[in-house]
Amino acid sequence: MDTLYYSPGACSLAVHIVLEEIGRPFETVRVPIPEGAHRRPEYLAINPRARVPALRTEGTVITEVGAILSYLADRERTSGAPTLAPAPGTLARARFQEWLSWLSSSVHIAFAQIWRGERFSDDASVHGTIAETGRRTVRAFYREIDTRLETVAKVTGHPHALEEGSSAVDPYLTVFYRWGHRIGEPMEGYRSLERLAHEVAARPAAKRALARENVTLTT
Ligand SMILES: N[C@@H](CCC(=O)N[C@@H](CS)C(=O)NCC(=O)O)C(=O)O
Repeated sequence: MDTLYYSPGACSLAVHIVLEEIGRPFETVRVPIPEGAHRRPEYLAINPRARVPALRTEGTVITEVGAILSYLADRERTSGAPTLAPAPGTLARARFQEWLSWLSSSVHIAFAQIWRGERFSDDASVHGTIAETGRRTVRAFYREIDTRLETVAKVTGHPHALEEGSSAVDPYLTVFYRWGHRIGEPMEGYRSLERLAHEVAARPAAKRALARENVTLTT
């Protein structure tokens, strides 16, 4: 059985929602970052990088949101369960991968600038400037996300990131929508992203994941 290591409201929420969407039994281990649980020896034995998420599956551990989501999507495709990603080797799959890579390598990092200034400089006096730059970057990314979603919606009428329909990208985007509320960004200004996040959160799978993590879409 899969085991997900997560911290409430962290990027691990995307994997949590997808595991619920898949609907097979899985276990969860809470690793609350605010309590420093991700730095304890028992978790470092799971992920020496001291980050969540980690997924224990088939006797090994996979880390990185994008890798875990791709793995789960492909595994479920072969088992005939719901489609979480377009088939490998297609342009749609490249678009899927493009979203995952950009969200983890750029959007997530802009939030790290806001919340984890110490990763960028040892000099605490510049952390404010780093956070401000992060905020500006996050806003530009939200605008870009919203425009891209709007473009897809114009063609398809649906709120999902991929023209082909819902995929594992949607829960990942929902995490960033939630984080926008955490930094006090007026998220009602990003209507397409808001629509997507509300649609994801209204599904029973996301409701179960949010309830287990004891968080909501906005808090
Ligand atoms: N590149 C990794 C980043 C994972 C990551 O940074 N996770 C955060 C939570 S969202 C974390 O574990 N932070 C621990 C810390 O900041 O010390 C991924 O995409 O999975």
